[in-house]
Amino acid sequence: MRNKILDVLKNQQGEFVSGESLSQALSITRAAVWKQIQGLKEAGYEIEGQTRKGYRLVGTPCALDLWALQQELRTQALGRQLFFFAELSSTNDLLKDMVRQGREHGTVVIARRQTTGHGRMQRAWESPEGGLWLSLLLKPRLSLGDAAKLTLSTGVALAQTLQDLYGLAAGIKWPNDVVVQGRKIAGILGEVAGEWTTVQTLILGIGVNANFSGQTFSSKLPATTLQDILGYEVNLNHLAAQLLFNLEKEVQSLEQGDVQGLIQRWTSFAVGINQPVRIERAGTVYAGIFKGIREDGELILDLEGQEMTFSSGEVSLRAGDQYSPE
Ligand code: BT5
Repeated sequence: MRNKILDVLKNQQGEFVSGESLSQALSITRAAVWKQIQGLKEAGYEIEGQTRKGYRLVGTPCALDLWALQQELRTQALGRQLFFFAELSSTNDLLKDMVRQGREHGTVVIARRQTTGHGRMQRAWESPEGGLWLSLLLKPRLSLGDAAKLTLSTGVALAQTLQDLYGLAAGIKWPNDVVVQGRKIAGILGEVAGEWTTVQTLILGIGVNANFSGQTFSSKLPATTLQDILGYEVNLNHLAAQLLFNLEKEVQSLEQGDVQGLIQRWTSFAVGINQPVRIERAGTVYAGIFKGIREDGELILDLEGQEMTFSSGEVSLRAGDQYSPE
């Protein structure tokens, strides 16, 4: 009912719709229409009501909202199947369960907050209300090796989105933390779902710290939020839609075989290229110059003229005083 009212208001393109015609169109009483409108206002919809003219839609909410997000989507596949929750333990975990029910490429799960969101290696991911906590199911037409590059694509899409929408100089800290002013603002968790056979099924979990203050983090994390940086509340539906749009472009470009383009875009966002870094692997620290990444995403370190490569699973990276330790 709620969405039907919104559809009718939207179709009027900013013009008034009388309470009478709403009640007729939806076969409910005018009192019921009024109640629905109050509910929509509480959810953040700006609806102007005038005694004689009726109602008109002036604005959509900044908070996550299924209908508002669906209006913003400009993708072909990503987000066309959309599941929306007020609270979940973890969007990745739910989507993993859903894969068994045969969900299609592009399916998205979003929660307003997560109770046990997680990062890589089962690290906890704090997910209070106001953030964008989203998981995406991909069945890309890619080889196993290329599908693994999709976490790099996601980093690029995220950094690009923060630049497009808010003009932020977002960077990527290898392998795929997104940072602004040296602090982590978004994280990516790529997981393989089910059997890694002919059709690769991947789950990409994306967390963006948006409309809440970093002071709400339970511990002193080297993290930041859009609210702390911009000083205003962003429209989360717009953010999610732009992210999915940019990510779809990245997925398509990888499917067309443009690995070089991806590496170039990733490198253009990378923080610390040609700068000294220290890398720890199995207890040994390697100090060298960060030269970039190989096509498979491995980090290239120049150790006094000799190149060494490192994969993200086995090492941790520290750079001068640019990043505080995790
Ligand atoms: C990540 O892990 O950065 C991946 C985060 C992915 C979160 C999304 S939200 C939607 C989906 N559902 C999930 O359950 N997860 C995904 P990693 O690189 O392992 O970083 C984890 C570390 O970041 C923690 O150990 C903390 O130090 C720090 N951290 C925790 N919460 C944070 C936050 N909200 N912002 C910045 N840093 C955080």
